[in-house]
Amino acid sequence: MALLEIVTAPDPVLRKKAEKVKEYNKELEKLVLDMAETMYAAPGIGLAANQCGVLKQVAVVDISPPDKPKNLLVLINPEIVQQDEQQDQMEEGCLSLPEFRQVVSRPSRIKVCAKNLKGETQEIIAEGLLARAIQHEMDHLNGKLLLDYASSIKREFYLRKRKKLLRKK
Ligand code: K1U
Ligand code: ZN
Repeated sequence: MALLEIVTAPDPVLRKKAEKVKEYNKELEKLVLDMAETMYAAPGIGLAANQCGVLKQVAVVDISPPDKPKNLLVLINPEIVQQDEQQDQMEEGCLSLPEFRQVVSRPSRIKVCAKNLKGETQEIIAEGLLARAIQHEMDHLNGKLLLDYASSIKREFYLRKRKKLLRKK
């Protein structure tokens, strides 16, 4: 396994839509294992392939606390097939947006259809933090970022600050 570099804004790869996975092979397995290792090391509760510079519809999620056994969820080609009308608000962070926080309203409960590493279909009913993390990762796979939930002033200010910082490096 290997640690992958997490791409940060304003890298254009974060704005691209990931492509559907068609082949379930060793290369895909390595990508998932590397992504999981990278997410645990960050630390984070999710990671999408776009964030590792790979435009494939692959995401990993694990919301278990560090003192509890790991419970890795692998989502390949995920689709939300049902969602609650009720929404919850929560402040989110993003590993691709250092120091950026944004309150986001999202459906409290979702039903997701996704493939696992064997290409088998899995149906996941998620609520609370798990539902939130899955929706955050699915946004990444569609090229959507937390920045898009912020006001244009907040977004532009953040991006200007990031570009300035990256110029200095
Ligand atoms: O996709 C990402 O950028 C990862 C992101 C996912 C996420 C955060 C908040 C709400 C929904 C989804 C993170 O994991 S940011 C780090 C984080 O939230 C965290 C880190 C350690 C422990 C607990 C949370
Ligand atoms: Zn993110």
